[in-house]
Amino acid sequence: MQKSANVLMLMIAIIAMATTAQATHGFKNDWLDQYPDACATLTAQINNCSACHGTNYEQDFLDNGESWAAIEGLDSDGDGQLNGYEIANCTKPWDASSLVGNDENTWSGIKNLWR
Ligand SMILES: [Ca+2]
Ligand SMILES: [Ca+2]
Repeated sequence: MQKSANVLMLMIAIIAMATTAQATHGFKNDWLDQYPDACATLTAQINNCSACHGTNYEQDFLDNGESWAAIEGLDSDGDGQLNGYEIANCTKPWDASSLVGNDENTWSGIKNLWR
C-alpha cells in the first residue's frame, strides 16, 4: 500500500513539473513572438527562464491578462523606465540595476554589437 502511495505521489509530482515547464515555455515563446527584434542580450535572458521568473515583471504579466504588450507601459522593476522602453533599448525590465543610461549597460550594449 505504501509503495502504491509513493508511486502515486511521484506521478503527481511529474505531472506538476511538466505543467509548470509547459507554462514557462509558453510565456517565453510569447515574449519572443512579441519582441522578435529584441537584442541578443535580452533574448538570451528570456531563454534562461530564471532571468525574469519570480520578478515583478512576470507578476505584472500574470496580472494583466498574460499579455506582454499590455505591460509595456508599466515600470515593473521600479527603475523609472517603462518596460517597452527598456526592451527597445536592450535593458532588462525585470532588473532595476539594468536601465538606459547606466554606464555598465552601455558598455555591455557596445560589447554585444561586436559579438
Ligand atoms: Ca523599468
Ligand atoms: Ca530595468
